[in-house]
Amino acid sequence: MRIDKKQIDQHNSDVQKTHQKRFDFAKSDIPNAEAIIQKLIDFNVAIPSWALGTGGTRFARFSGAGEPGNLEQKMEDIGLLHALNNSSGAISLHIPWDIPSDYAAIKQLATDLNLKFDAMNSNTFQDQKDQALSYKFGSLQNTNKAIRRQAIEHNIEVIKHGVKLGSKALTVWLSDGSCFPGQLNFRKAFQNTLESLHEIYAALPSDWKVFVEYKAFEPNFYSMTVGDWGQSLLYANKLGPKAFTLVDLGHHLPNANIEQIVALLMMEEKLAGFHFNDSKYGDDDLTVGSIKPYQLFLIFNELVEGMDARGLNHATDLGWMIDASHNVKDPLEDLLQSVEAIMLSYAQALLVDRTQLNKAQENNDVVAAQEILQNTFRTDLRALVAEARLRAGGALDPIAFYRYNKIRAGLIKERGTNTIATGL
Ligand code: RM4
Ligand code: MN
Ligand code: MN
Repeated sequence: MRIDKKQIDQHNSDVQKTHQKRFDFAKSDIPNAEAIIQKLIDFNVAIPSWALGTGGTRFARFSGAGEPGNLEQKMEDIGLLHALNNSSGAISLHIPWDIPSDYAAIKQLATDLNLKFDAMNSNTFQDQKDQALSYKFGSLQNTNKAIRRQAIEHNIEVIKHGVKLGSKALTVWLSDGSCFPGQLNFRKAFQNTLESLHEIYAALPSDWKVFVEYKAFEPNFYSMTVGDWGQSLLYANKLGPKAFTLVDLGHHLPNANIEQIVALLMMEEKLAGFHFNDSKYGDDDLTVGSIKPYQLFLIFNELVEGMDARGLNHATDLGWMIDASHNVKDPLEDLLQSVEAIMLSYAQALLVDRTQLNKAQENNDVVAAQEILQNTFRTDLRALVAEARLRAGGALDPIAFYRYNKIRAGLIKERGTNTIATGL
């Protein structure tokens, strides 16, 4: 299913008057409104292929209807999102869930939908049908060399798929670890993992990067072999200049100061980028900004500060992706909400008065510093984000458009009610 540009224009003209009023009001108070709008137009967040179907828990999965049944349909779903918000112009593939059967056709489809191929993801946290050896006790860390070999080969395969599609990065997330004290020799597990990662690193093309994603717990509950940013950074530093640490917002212990982690990783030039989501308790994979919007803003505040300090291109130098999975919502509506939350926090971070903030910090004026951040966070920039979408050809109100034009009903008509997307 493709969205007709005329429908978007119709929607925009229907809500234009209200929008204009809000936009004029917001703009009157914002000195750098035009610069912010341009940055928003340039900014894109990749969508993971596994977020397009309804997610499950370990108890149940209540599949939605009209889910994409293959890679082409997943790309079409992202094409819909991108047509509506102009900020979802990339897909991140998970192998083996998304192995293309016809690379040329998939690349053509990506061009038609104006999508790029973001980082490729390997999967050694599940056993696949016909797989020779099991990952029950880990993959790259495994005490059994043959199992490590199999996992290394899989990652190299993933790189090869990515090369054919024009991707430039491999994300390695390992579920490796242990569930009980004594199960694992921590040092040996680390060293096996490092040795395995070295082999994967050696297979990277010269213009590729590898992102080492960490996670505090789950599915292992006593130790994780890449359990936090310190461990990930150890691997990244030992591996070399093409290796970076990837931050997934849901992969921290409660109350972790993620914005500080981000600032220091940028200082070390080792931040790969993000998997955005939100959480109340753990790796909940909830809609971005749905639980802790202030934290999201504080993270973007550090990102903008750190990227500008290093002269990075906000849109292209770090990897931006959503990593969420939802049990009770229409995944496309949920993704529209997540992208909106990201754009809003980014816009607000661009609005922070850095000169005044620096001054307050230098003078130890705690109250002034806090005021600057909180006033910015409480500034309503939704109309600016909408204006950026409008100028880029998207819809002023993507969710209203999606509902009014009954997009899900159209997808169900095309695909049926019983399709189930591959993924978790
Ligand atoms: C993990 C992690 C990875 C993702 C899988 C599906 O918790 O966040 O990034 O590939 O889930
Ligand atoms: Mn992730
Ligand atoms: Mn996760």
